[in-house]
Amino acid sequence: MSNTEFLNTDPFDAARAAADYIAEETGVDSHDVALVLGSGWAEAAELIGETTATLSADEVPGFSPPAVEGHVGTIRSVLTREGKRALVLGARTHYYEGKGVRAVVHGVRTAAAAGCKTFVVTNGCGGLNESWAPGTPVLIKDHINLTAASPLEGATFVDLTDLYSARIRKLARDVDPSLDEGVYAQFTGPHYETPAEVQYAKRIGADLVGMSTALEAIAARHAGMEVFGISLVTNLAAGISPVPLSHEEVLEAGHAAGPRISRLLADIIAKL
Ligand code: 8IG
Repeated sequence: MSNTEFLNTDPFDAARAAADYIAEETGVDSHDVALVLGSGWAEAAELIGETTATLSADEVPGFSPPAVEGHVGTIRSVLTREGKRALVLGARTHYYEGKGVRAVVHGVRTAAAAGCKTFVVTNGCGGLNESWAPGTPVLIKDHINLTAASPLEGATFVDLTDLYSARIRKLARDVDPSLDEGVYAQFTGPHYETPAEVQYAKRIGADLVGMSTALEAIAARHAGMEVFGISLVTNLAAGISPVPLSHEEVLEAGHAAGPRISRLLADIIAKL
C-alpha cells in the first residue's frame, strides 16, 4: 500500500497511525499546538523554539511531498521557551492537487491525534483591500468556502459560528495592535481568479482570496481544536493590482516580510 492509498482506510485511523509514527520518531508523546506553514511562512517558524526532531513528510503515513515551490516538505517537533511542544507541518496538500479532501486535512487530523489543542493555519493569499501592501499579515476572522467541498463525511453537523478563535485573535492584537482582520475566501485554484471573480468575492464579503485554509479549519474545529488563522497578503488580487500576478512576486513578498511575521508568529505562540 502506498503512502497515500493509506487514506482509503478510515481517515481517523490514518491520522492515529501518523500520530503514533510522529510520537515514536520525535520522542514526544504529545504535542500542544500545530502550525501549518503556507506560502511565505516557511522561515517564520524559526523563532518559535528549538527544533528537536525533523521528519521528512513522505516518511509519515498518509503525507506526501509538497507540490509547490516555497513550501517545505518536513514535519518538525519544536520545543518553545515556555516548554510547549509545537508540531510544525511544513508540507500542505492543496485541494487542487486532486488527491481528495481526506488528503488535504490529513495533517490537521494527525495534529489532533498527536494531542494538539490549538491549530494555527497560515497561508499566502491575494488581498482585496488596496491598503494591504504585499507583505502585510492579516488575521482571519471568518471564511467563505468556495470549494463546494467539505472535509466532513456523513451527517456530521459542526457549528462554525466562532470558527476562528476570538481569544487568540485578541492575543495577536496584543502583540501587534496594527494587525487588521479579514474574511478569507477559499477558491479551488490552481489558477488565480479573474478580475470578475475577485469583484464577486468582494461583494459576498471576502477580503482575502486563496487556495487553502477553509477546509483545514473546518476539520480542525471538528477535531476539537481551537483555530487561529493568519494570512500573508503576498499580492493584490487580480484586477485590484494594475500588474499581473506571478509566483515570483509571491515568493519575494514572503521573503521581505520574513522578519516581521517570524517575530509575530513566535510571540503569538508564546502567549497561547
Ligand atoms: I500566494 O491572489 C496567493 N495565493 N486564489 N488568489 C488565490 N490564491 C492565492 C493568491 C491569489 N495569491
